[in-house]
Amino acid sequence: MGYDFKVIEKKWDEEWKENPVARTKPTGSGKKFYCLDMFPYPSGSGLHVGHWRGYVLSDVYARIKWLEGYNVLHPMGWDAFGLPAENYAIQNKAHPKVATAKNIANFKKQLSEVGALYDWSKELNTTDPEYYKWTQWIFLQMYSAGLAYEADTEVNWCPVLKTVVANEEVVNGRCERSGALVEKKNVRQWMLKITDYADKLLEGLDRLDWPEKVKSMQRNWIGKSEGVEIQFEVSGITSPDSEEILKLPVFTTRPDTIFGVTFIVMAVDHELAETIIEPSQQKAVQEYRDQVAELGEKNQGDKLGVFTGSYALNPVTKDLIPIYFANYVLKEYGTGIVMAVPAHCQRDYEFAKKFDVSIKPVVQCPGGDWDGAYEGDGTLFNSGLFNGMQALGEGRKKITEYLAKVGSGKKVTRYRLRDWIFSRQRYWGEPIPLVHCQKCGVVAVPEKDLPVTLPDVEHYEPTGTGESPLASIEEWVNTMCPSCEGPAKRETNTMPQWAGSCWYFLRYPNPDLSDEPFSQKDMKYWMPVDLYVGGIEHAILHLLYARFYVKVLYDLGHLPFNEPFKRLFNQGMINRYSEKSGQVEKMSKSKGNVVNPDEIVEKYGSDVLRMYILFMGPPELDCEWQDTGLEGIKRFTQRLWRYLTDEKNILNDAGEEDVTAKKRTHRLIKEVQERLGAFKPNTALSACMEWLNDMIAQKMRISKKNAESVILLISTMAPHMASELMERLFDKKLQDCQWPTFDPALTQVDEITIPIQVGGKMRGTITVGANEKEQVIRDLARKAVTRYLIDKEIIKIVYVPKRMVNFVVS
Ligand code: ANZ
Ligand code: ZN
Repeated sequence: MGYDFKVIEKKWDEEWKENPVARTKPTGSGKKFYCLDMFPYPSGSGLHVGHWRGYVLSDVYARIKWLEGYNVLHPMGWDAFGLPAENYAIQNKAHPKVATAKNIANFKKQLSEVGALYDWSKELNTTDPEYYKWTQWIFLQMYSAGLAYEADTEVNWCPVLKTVVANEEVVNGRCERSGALVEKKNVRQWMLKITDYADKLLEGLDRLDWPEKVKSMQRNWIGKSEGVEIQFEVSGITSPDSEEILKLPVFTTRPDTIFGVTFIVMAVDHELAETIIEPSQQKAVQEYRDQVAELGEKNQGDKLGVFTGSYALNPVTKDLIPIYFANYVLKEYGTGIVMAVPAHCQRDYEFAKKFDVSIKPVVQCPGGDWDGAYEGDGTLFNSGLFNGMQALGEGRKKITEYLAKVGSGKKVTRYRLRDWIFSRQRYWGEPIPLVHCQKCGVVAVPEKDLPVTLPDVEHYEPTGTGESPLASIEEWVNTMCPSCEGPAKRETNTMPQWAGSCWYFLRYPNPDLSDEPFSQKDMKYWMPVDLYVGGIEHAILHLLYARFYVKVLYDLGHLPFNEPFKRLFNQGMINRYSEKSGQVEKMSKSKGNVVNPDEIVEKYGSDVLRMYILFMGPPELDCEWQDTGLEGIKRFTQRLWRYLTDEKNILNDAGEEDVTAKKRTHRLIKEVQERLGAFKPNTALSACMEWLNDMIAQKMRISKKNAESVILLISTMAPHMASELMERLFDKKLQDCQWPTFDPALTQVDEITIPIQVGGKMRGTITVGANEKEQVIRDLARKAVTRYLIDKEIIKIVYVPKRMVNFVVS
């Protein structure tokens, strides 16, 4: 009889709904395992198979730990604030709450098909006022610790979303979400001092069991660099706000090359730019500005620049060197001004060639001459007192000391990381819980008045003026100052979507707690998260922000740990061939290559989809979806079902299991456990397939105990089928079983030693597994006697299975 997934999966889905088996035990009940998925944004388009890839993977581990007897917390929730719901509301004139609730209902239905061990009693939703009350509370903790501040700064403004976006949300000058070119605009903002945590965020990385790639992305994003700030006097120009001679500060990591500085380059939008430009160069500078603007994003790294007409003094050589504007200098990094050393920095070299500036080498390249700029280490020359020193050793040290002594340089540490722009001028987010009072200034909303709930509005449209739509709701905006009780106005900016996801993992152990965001007892027991599964796209955004929040809460005494996620796993993407483009690409609606999991579940069942996703390839790599792959998995489930439900194959209690069959099954347990442990579910599943082939081909029968072990292994990947088999064969439920173990003695592969002859003479032996393939044995045998085969022609190889290999030679 075949396996009827439709009936059986429905039966178990209903059973699990009525009697949830995934209920987390109370805090403190034995060993714990906190298995977390990055919670989804409940979009209108529903779950796709890419979501499934992460959820199925995490569920495999939750199921292993569950069978191992751990107290497992495997929760699910909704990251439901954010722009798409708001945009949908604008188009459909519906409250974002309504669309969000509808989407959540749909997601939940779709998620129930995954058959994962979710404890739905832990469900949370970031847009629930009882949740965002605590998101606001955390903000207030930061505010009173001086970590949140207001600034009228130049920010990234997305003209499409009509809101400010964070630096982390800008990729190659474009808004990551809308794709629009980001503009610079001065808007009053709330900022979080994430830069205060740059060092802590860096140090913590070393202790995490995370993919190296993510750690290095975070390191680069923080971008710590230790260098020296050196002052260059400008000849004949005084500072705009004093009578003193103007000094330009530069940031360099190579003070050792100071004798080779032959010009200065700065960003044209630098605040000192206007002061520097000589009247005679005004026109040329304007042309340069136009040129840069015109080239805009099309610029492929062309070095553009213009002479300012001014000169600076090299503080050590006292040479007058020209000052240029150049587009390769970033205004936001370092001081926005660079000392250019064309002999030892490739960018400066290209610029110097183009603008005909002199090039002065000061570091000897150990191998002799060098084409272009030599950026490595070597002995200093042309460097006065410092000649003969190792540039990056003594030279750098002594020159830094010298510059400090004469007052033109000081050691500084720079970070690429900028403070986090934390406010958005949109409706669908957490209101920032502050009020502005004319008398008292900015006042925090007292904890007893939290949450500050979002009012209902008629128009969700962003105003585009830099003000949130909340600003027009007078009844809401006008309030009483909590401090002097006089009239005050509420802050109308909302928090960015990241706010809710920075701490949701702290709330899952008890999402209904009413007088605290989380309890210390829960925190001690459940945290940190043991396994966190999600996409690599969050490498610097969510994963950096969440670490920052946890470190702040730790420093403020609210948490007993300072890293939230012990182990991180990033699943790769699922790509698929697109008829439209003729290429294998990321799934997207516009490419018409999206796979809807509901349809696959309908046609093949949830277990087949789960197994196919696990089988597609190493889970950390991108992989290609192929419809035919599902058929192969379907055949495997049918064969497995037939084998295990055929009474002939299962021995009764009196029956003696054949040693070969027993060994084969113990080897399977070992292989599956090792491979799953190493995050290689694809090879664990192929081990199951090979096992089944062997059992069927060799007509092996299996003991009840071993059949149960096999069902348990399979239950991590195909929980519906495994539950049904367990019930039919043994009248047991998965939750009453234990993760199988194997006898190591039984998993040893027998070895045999085979003599090798050349022309009938014994020339060596090889030792191989008893079941080694013939081709492997032939290859090994040839290698073992190579030196006897030189100059000989092999006429024939005689292989007597398991006994002898003989090379017949001429
Ligand atoms: C002189 C020099 C000589 C440099 C040399 C390099 C090599 P990291 O390590 O990434 O911090 N720099 C400084 N500010 C800059 C800006 N706003 N825009 C573009 N480039 C800038 O890089 C530090 C180096 O980047 C600095 O050291 C500076 O060039 C350049 F043989 O100074 B260097
Ligand atoms: Zn007041």
